[in-house]
Amino acid sequence: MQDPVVQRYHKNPILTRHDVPYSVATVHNAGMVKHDGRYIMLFRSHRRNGRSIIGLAESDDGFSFTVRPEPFLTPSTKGVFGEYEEFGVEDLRISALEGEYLLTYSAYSRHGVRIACARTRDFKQVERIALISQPDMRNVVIFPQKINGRYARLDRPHSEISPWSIHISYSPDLVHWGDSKVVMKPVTYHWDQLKIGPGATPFMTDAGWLHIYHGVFETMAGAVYRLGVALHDRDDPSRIIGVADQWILQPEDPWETTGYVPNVVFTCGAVPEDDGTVKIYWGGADTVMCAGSARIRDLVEMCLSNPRPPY
Ligand code: M1P
Repeated sequence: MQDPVVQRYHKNPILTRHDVPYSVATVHNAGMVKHDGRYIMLFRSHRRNGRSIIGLAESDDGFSFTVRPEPFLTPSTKGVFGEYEEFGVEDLRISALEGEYLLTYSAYSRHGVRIACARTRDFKQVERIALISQPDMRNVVIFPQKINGRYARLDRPHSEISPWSIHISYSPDLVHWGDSKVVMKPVTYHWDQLKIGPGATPFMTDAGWLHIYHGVFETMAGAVYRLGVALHDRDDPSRIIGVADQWILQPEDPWETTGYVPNVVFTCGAVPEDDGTVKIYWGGADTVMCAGSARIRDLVEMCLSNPRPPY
């Protein structure tokens, strides 16, 4: 196994607010996908009023990105989306499924935070589909394949009794979701004991779905956000095969330990490659975008060889 398991790109951070041709304060937490052979990054930016929008950057090699002149998604001003996106749109994930790209993102408003779902085919036109959760929910990722004929997603409801655990839900039509079931919870006195949340869109491996998630530990100096991995059954992803006991990435570089929110690495996207590696993208300190690479077999091995209980 490589040590460290995630090899940071030597020119991190790969994208900062200085690369954006409109006024923003941050660049972070980006959904990622390969479209027509190019890497598409849909990143979150705080505007200087503290509310977030989504920008688009493109790259041929997955590391060197150019930002489009205009934002990709800004809060709607019309209808039901206008009401529930009033305070901003955040932390978008991308799933390639049946010839289109499904987008899930946090929609903030005076009513709380909900998840909105939209679709695009070309990363030019976006069609909003529905608000697919009640408040308060963040961090929803749709599996890039239907499971037994239904869409499936990992989500993260909050409960005082069972704080910030990962659940799975299903839908026949992307609008109505249910059949929910808990799949994974924080583990006491573990690096992810405070909360966990779905991270990058899961991708298929020989051993099942690999999901890179985030976990949080509260210290005397504040919360530390790290990344971990879980392996889900190929045919029934509500069944966890293994969760790696150790994190795969923690804040270490100066742009991860210092910034808008210190000590944060947070992922919304990863791109598996044909050579058996996966490019992992993360926001550093809610301020910049970073990238790294890991061997998929190492991540799978971590889930299988020394797993911690899912809950
Ligand atoms: O500041 C760290 C992260 O905090 C929240 O994530 P979560 O609710 O999963 O802990 C989000 O605001 C996220 O955008 C942010 O990076």
